[in-house]
Amino acid sequence: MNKPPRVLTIAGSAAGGSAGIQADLKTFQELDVYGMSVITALVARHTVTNKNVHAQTIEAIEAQYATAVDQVGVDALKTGMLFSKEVIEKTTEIISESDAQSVVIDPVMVGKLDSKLLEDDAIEAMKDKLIPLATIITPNMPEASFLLDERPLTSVDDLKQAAVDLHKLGPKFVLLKGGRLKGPAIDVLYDGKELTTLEAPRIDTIHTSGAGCTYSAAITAHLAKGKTVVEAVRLAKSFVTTAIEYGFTYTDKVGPTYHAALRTQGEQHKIIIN
Ligand code: PXL
Repeated sequence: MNKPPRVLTIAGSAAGGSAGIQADLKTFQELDVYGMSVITALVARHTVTNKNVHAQTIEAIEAQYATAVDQVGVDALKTGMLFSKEVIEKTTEIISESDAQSVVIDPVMVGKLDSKLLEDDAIEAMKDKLIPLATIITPNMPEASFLLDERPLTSVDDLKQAAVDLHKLGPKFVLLKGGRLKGPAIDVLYDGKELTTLEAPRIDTIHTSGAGCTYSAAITAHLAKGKTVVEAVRLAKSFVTTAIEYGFTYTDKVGPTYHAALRTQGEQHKIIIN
């Protein structure tokens, strides 16, 4: 039997199961890669302290990474919620010494329920140290705006210009997700030379919690399986669109996407590429 590619996520644990480490590992399993995790923080509402984020120590982060590398090895990795400057710096070190062929940086900053997932003084380290190591970065519109000194983004043309400018930070590819625009769900991909747009139908739902984590995890899995970046993004967008379409209405609040939807519902959304 062929061994599946080995894929690591360095991210926060989302106790509710929709986002972060939980979304990443579910996505890895669905796409048949071997998933491993380094947990940077626990995101969980604490009724006594009213604290949302329980950060892990640098020592705990190092120990988790050493375990993954020593026991298995890493072919591709992604980052999600890193929370602090110190964790970003440690993650930069980890990536620099790792054998991972593909590095997906999802510059997570705020969650849908407004938990603060990145401290204010961490943004410069993300821009100067982490992003230059990326095969691809996957910001949404608020994250892209934040990385570009609060530039307003309101149209596909704005996204194209922003993708070109974000590329100057040093990643090989920029995928700027236009989910917050009206109309079809259009993302812009830039490799330093060519701008590509990827379009999926907009699904009218509030159940999109963890969609960004799921999307970047699916890109990482497909890169680990040897797909090109454009093909990995196309397949991942189709995966996350179906996961959103079959998202769960467990409560009347923002709910999780359904990671197994593509396998169990068998619907492959066609992505229009231009
Ligand atoms: O969806 C962004 C996100 C990422 N990582 C963790 C989260 C969230 C959203 O809540 O909790 C750990």
